[in-house]
Amino acid sequence: MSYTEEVYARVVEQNPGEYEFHQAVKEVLESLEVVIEANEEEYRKMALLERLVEPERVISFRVPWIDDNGQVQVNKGYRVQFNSAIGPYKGGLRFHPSVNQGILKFLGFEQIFKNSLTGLPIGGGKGGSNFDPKGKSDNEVMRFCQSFMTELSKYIGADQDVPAGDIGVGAREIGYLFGQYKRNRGLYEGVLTGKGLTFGGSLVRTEATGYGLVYILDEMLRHHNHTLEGKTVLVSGSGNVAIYAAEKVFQLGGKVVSMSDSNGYIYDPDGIQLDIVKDIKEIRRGRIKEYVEEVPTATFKEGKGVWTIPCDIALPCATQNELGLEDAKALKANGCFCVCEGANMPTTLDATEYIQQNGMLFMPGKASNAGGVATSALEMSQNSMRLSWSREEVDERLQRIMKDIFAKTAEAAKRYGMEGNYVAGANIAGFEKVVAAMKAQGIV
Ligand code: NDP
Ligand code: 2IT
Repeated sequence: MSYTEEVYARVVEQNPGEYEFHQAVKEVLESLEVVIEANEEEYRKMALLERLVEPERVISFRVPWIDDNGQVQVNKGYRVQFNSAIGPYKGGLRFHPSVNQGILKFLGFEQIFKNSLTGLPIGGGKGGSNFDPKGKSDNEVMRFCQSFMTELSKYIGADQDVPAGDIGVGAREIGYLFGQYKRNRGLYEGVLTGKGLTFGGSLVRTEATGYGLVYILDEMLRHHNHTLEGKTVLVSGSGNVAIYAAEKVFQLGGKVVSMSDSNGYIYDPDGIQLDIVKDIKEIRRGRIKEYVEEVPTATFKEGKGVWTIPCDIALPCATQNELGLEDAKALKANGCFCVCEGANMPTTLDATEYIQQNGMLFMPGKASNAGGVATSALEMSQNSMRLSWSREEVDERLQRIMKDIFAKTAEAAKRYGMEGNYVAGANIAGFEKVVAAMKAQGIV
């Protein structure tokens, strides 16, 4: 067995039931095989991979809160502090009923390489809860966030660990979490990103993941002699990433014809009207099927069939493993030539392989959705300076970072004889910086 195979087997054995974590490790280690082989003796001696796949710390805690009926509810809370070689732990908080330790470890592991790719000094972390914000009142969400932060505030700080949003955690939740941190710790500092603009938030952070996704998509398309102009685009999800990815696609001349949520998907061949989606999702906190009440020419279908719609480009922006092998085959059969991941690990391993082997362009989430965390790091810089940059300044920096990520990813793939394999390129380029820092810092 090769060193990477040994470490993968060990991960499966020592982390039973954490399937998403196994999947994320497998993808990374497989594409690092060539790099590891070249340094095998050194890396084995210092147990470099064994340390890389073991979080520095996993904190798990009870989150008791009282619902509107006076009933006490109890949820699980977590923070995975995965790797701080290149900076303080950085990564989002996810509130979703599916959340468990394995999912947060997969997300924290991915975050290490993603954050490295941004070129900014941020380590990898992730956290969250199995709390479901859907159907809860604002007061319930506030009480939950306060209880969650009462415990979490012992372990985070502006130079220690800086959480942000992810699924189920947006501006509302970040506001409540920030208020409780300040109250508990007595510190007004940049301990969370994605804050409101009146209390230290950065312009463009709301849009950053979606915009960044389309900036790198545009860069990849140009590199392969295409443009977005006139392209038909499928977007899945209808949350933060999906909405602003769709907005930027329209701005650059493409047409988004679908969006979805966990109930089903809408298809609007005339192009999705985003002001309606924003009203449904951001203001009313409603369901995507409500779109067809306002646009009768559009259709809603229940279930996961969004990838059966003919398109040129697919942007999965909902959740992990939402695009499987059958979906990839349907995309190919219907003319799709490019998949660019907005969500974290939305494409299964067999679907990724199919896409790459069938001549389609593929950009993995750790490169293509890095604009969100990169802009979070810009928010941290602004907080440290106690200054705020203009929208243009942040957007320009975001564009530069996404171009740079594409260049690094393409270069690393080429250097190892895998030109155009952006999965390998992103993993290698992200790994190189982290490993150099880990080696320099000794056995910690
Ligand atoms: P939101 O909570 O804003 O939106 C999530 C969207 O995905 C909703 O439309 C939701 O539908 C759908 N969704 C979530 N879970 C499922 C599921 N199990 N099955 C089907 N649909 C589902 O989250 P974000 O837009 O912030 O996050 C989307 C993805 O992007 C995630 O993978 C996240 O990790 C990733 N990401 C987010 C970043 C950010 O800055 N926010 C940065 C980088 C990556 P429903 O309402 O029905 O649940
Ligand atoms: O997956 C991610 O990169 C995020 N949810 C954003 C993390 C952040 O710290 O902005």
